[in-house]
This record gives sequence, C-alpha cells and structure tokens, in this order.
Amino acid sequence: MSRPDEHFMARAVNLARRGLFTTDPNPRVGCVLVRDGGIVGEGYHYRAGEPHAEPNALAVAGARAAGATAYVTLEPCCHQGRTPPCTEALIEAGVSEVVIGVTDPNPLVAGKGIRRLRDAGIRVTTGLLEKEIQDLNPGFARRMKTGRPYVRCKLAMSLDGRTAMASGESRWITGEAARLDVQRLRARSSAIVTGIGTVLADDPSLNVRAPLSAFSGVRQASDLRQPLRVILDPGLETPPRARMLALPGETLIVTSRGDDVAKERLMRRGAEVALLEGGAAAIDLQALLDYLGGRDINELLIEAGPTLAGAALQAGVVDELVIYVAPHLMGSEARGLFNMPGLERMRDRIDLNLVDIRAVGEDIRITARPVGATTEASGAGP
Ligand code: AOF
Ligand code: ZN
Repeated sequence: MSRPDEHFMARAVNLARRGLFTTDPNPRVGCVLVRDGGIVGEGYHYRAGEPHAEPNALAVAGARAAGATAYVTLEPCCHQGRTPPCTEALIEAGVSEVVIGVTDPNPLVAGKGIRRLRDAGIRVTTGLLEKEIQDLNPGFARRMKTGRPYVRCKLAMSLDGRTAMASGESRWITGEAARLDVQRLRARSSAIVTGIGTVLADDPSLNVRAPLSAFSGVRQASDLRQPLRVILDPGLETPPRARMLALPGETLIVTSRGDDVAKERLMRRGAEVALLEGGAAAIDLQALLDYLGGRDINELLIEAGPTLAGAALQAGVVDELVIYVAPHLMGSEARGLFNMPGLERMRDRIDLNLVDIRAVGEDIRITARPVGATTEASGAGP
C-alpha cells in the first residue's frame, strides 16, 4: 500500500474513533471519499440504528462521489440490518475503488461485501492499518467469531502491588486522571462485571459519570450509554438497597440460587436476575461469557476484588489486563491483586505480554495480555 492510501485510512480510523462510546453493539467504522487526491466526503458510524459510515460520507460528497475512492475501515455491509446495505449505496454513487481496512467478521457480511462490490466492477483492496482498526473493535470481532465478549480486567495497585489495606480500605489508590481514564474504559464497554464481595464491601456504582468533555466524539450527554452492570452473586446476597440498583442503566444479577423470595425482592428494585449454571461458591465464567455474548455484549470490563479477578485469570477468560500503578507503597499487611492459590513453582507463573505502558496523570497504566490469549486486538489506545 502506498503512503497516500495509509494517510486516508488513518483519517478514516480517526473518524471511526469518534464512535468509540456510542456505536455499541455495532462496530466503530469510519469512511473517507477521495477524488483527484482530495477528500470530497467523510463520515463515521455514530449509533446503532443510525446510518453507517459510508452513507454518511456519501451524503457529504454528493455528486463528487462518482469516480472516487472510498477508504473504509471495515468491509462495507451487503445485508439489510437496521439500515440498508452500504455496498449498494457505494455502487449507486458510482465509486470506482474501495480500499478496506479489515474484513467484517459478521458472518452476514464476511467477504460477501467485497464480492458484491467486485461483481459491480469496483476495484477492491483489503488489509490496511489492521492493528489500529482491530484495537477499535476487539469485542465486536470476538463476539462475531466466537459468540463471546472480549474481556478486560481493570485493577489499581500501589507500586508494591497492593490493592487494599488489610482493613479492606481501598479508596483512592490512583489519582484523578486515572479515575477519568477508567470512566472511558467503562464507557466503551458493553458491560461491567463485579463480584458480590465487592458489592457487600464497597457498594460501588459502576456507572459512567464523568463530564461529557471526557468522552471525545460524544455529541450530547444523553448519547452516552450506561454499560450493563453485572453482579456475580451465587448466593443471591445483593442487598436490595445496593447503590447501583437505584442508578440509571440496568443491573443484572447472575446467580446459581433459585430463591424466589430474594429474587422477587431484587426485581422489585429494578434488577434483572438470571440463573446460571455453577456451584454455590462461584458462577461458571465460561457459561457467563456465552450468556453475555448472547446478549450482544462486545467488550466486558471486570472491576472486582482479588477473588473474582484471580478466578477469571486462572480460568483463562481474561484477554487484557489494564493495571493502574500508583506511586506509593502500601506495605506488607495490605492485600494483593489476585487470589490465585496453587502457584508454587516458577513454571506455574502466568506469563504476560506487555502491550502498552504510559503515564496517566501521576500514575502509570500498564496494559498486558496473558500469553496465549488470542489476539483480536492488542491493547488499549490513548
Ligand atoms: C458498514 N459500515 O459503518 C458499520 C457496519 O443493523 P445495522 O444496519 O446497523 O448493521 C449492523 C452490522 O453492519 C454490524 O453487525 C456490522 O456487520 C456492520 N457494521 N458496516 O458497512 C458501518 N457500522
Ligand atoms: Zn453498512
């Protein structure tokens, strides 16, 4: 691929990024139309149910789209979904060439969009800035390919690897900039998972609440989604007065206990209760991922204590760790990040690949992936 191609695709990627906090469960997609070396139209997908990137770009270009080259981060769709097929819009507009970043993993499209364009006499090339584009849509790609979400686990620790004092006190380990960064992690996620232990100990909100200016691309506050809040609660112990039940957005309590009285009480508080396989002590995490994938959850964020975080890591369901490291020491009485019993020898270690390290305010953010995790993406962006 030549340099101008990369330049225009990079522009399309930047446009796609504007939908980071709003397109869910759809992918983030951008499109740039170029004729005679100049941009004649550009657009991106903002929200599911609204037009895709291509029709938005075509609307700007108007008649100038004829003979243009379209740079699209994702293979144009060729099916009727909530909106009409983009392939037909490109063909009708007389676009002569389409440069595609990555193919659409959606089985309704996957390769068929390309074929439809070629059959109409349009020159099509694929594979440009793939890593950047995959980083925008790790959850969509994972769910389309496997039916499961992409799982991030967010943690905050002191420089000596501690996450709470022995008393359980843990507010606040990181500074304000890191907490704002976590707001962005939440806002891009379809769901946030925590354990009953955290609910009982901290009564967390797990909502998106930062000012609109923190979420670049979001046009108005009401466009910002509240991710589904999920409590793993095998024994159905969530207090009906738990803070998150009173907040805007939905809370789903996943349990393995069929106690109708407790369930009724929680449902009256607006919670949804789902019964899932698993023992009395813990919810089966593999079954949980299948279940949440079935509910169109793309990116899943685990924000939990050492028990659930450790169990998720040991079960091999974590694709990405996002660890905020704060510049202080909490000492040897304080608690560690993961409860992971049974690791005795060096060969039992869980190996990680560091994907990204950067300063966030006075803290450091480390993004890492367990070795062996399959890669739809390779880390959090800026
Ligand atoms: C594109 N351009 O900008 C996006 C695409 O229900 P719909 O009509 O919104 O269709 C959703 C599907 O379309 C989604 O699953 C994915 O395969 C594709 N998304 N395709 O050509 C876009 N967002
Ligand atoms: Zn489309």
